[in-house]
Amino acid sequence: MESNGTERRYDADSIQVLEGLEAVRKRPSMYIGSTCQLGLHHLVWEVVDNSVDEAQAGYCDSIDVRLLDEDVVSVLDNGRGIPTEMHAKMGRSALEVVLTTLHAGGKFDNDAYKVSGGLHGVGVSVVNALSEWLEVEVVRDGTLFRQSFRRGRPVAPLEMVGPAEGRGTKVTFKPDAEIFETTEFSFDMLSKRLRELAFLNSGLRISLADERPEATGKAHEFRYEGGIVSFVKFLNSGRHVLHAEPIAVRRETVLDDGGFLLAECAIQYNSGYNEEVFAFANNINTVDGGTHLTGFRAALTRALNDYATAFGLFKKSDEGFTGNDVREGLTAVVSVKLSAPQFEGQTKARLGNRDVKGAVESAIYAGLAAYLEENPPIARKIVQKCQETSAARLAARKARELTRRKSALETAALPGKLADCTVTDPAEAEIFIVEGDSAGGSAKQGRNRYTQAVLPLRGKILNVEKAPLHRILGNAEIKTIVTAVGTGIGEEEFDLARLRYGRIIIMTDADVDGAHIRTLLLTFFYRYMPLLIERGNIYIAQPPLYGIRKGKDTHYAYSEKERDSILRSLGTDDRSAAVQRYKGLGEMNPTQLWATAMNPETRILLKVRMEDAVEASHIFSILMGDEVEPRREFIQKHAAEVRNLDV
Ligand code: 0RA
Repeated sequence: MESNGTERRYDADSIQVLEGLEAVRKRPSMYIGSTCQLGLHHLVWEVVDNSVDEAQAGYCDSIDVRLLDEDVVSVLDNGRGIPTEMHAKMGRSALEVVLTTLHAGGKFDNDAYKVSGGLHGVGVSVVNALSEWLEVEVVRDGTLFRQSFRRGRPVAPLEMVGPAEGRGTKVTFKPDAEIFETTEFSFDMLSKRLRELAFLNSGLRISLADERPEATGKAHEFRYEGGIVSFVKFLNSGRHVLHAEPIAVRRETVLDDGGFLLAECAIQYNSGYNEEVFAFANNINTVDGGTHLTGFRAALTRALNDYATAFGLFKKSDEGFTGNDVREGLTAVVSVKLSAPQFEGQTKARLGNRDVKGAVESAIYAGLAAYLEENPPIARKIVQKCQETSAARLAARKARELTRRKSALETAALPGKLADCTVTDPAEAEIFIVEGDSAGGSAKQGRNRYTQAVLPLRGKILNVEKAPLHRILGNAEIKTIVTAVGTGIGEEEFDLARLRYGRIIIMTDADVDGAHIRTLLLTFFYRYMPLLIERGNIYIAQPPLYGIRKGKDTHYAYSEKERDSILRSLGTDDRSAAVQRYKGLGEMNPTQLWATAMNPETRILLKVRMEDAVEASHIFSILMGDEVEPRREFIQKHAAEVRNLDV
């Protein structure tokens, strides 16, 4: 800074000093955000930030924060020490100027990254103004200096105490109870942020000790050589990670205005579905994101897409990953350092510099692309994870498209195989989804045409053994169901008001295939029309297992036990002659089907509960597995249970 400018500023400042600090005391929230607990802790951040600045400039590697009796805090560092020399013209020490002048936070030198912003960096003078008392001790050039202040005003000029070893600055202060609603510091709040700072400044040692008389002597010491890589590991601890070591990128680049930018990120995927990304600009946690975060996301998406494309990992039908596809299970820390950050928004927690996005994007992209290329196993694991997410997204879109097609075609496009009922009031109308054309035929003939619709399904076509659920959505039979039911599917398109039938009744054979198809249908309703299950619109028909003829009458049994008791009551045990076991619905004629499974007066319907659907969905995933044997075993073991769902 040229000397003329400096002198002019100091002259002006000397007049405004007290006015300035008075302004801070009058409207503290303007400077520290609030006077509640958050604002109180801001005082500590303000002092600590100055020490961290020293560390970033390479002059400090240790910071000790102590919580003392009567709400007093001290922050000690081993940096260069606040300059103590006398300013001849003003008759005050540089230290006194720093402590009593607004916005003279001590940023005299032109270090590339050494500018804070936002709520931080308003200067240690603000802390001074808002403290009942504050004391600074500096060791510089083998000498200990000390000066005390009361509510921002010097008690006496800077005092030269005597010779001392080492160097550094110690700021001790007691927040002013006239200003703050509470003056009690939270060990946990301080610990969380100090740990964060230690992560963000690798190698920097930061300790926090609770020495308040009522405290239990808690003490933490943070020092992470791994920097933000350690941070990401810390965030993922206890989670199942896809790759043991986080991906780390650290690049320096130049902004449009010629300023330097340091862009860093650490990335580690876990097997979960959530995204946890922390973004920092000059060590400030930008909880509202900003251009650095946007640049990072663009870089990650592009790097993974380019890698998957270059190595032929996309199948033809795939369309590439969206931003959301690459963010599931992502834990990352993004940190940028730049000389003139612009913090925007209500809470000043968003980085606004426009040129940062492009600079971060190209820097991080280059680093990620190189990493992926050099680490194929990890790259493939991540790409596979993204592909799974992408498949789920495509399924949801397909679901929406289906409904759109339906609404465009309107009711005229009701499927040809559907034998609809006459009544249009869903309170009265019901639909039977029937396995097989022959049973479908019987049901069509046997039904009450006024209230009952019948939709036959060709079981084989569903081919549920191999197709994943989102493929099944493309299946003609499923489309037919969607159209007939009328509501549309998926979170966005589902509209209960368009439900065409109040009861949707699944009627399948009492065998393994039938159980299989029922499982699929339940899974389908559960995933795409869950509200219908919640509201109790879905039912399972219970056709009888046995018909027992005695003269002109036929008695029906729905279980073996019932069959035996009917036989006993009929006074016959001659099973072979009178008892018929129905292997499929197709074996019943229209009259029998009506009498046993469809007539509302006599039939047994099982209402599907949410638990049943959840279980079906679980079974479905087992059915979907690649191993054939467990699947066969499972089906055989559970066929009977599935049949007796909800009994
Ligand atoms: C102004 C200039 C220099 C250092 C500092 C301020 C400084 C301030 C604080 C606050 C807490 N700890 C601190 N450590 C240093 C540079 C001094 C030089 O050039 O020697």
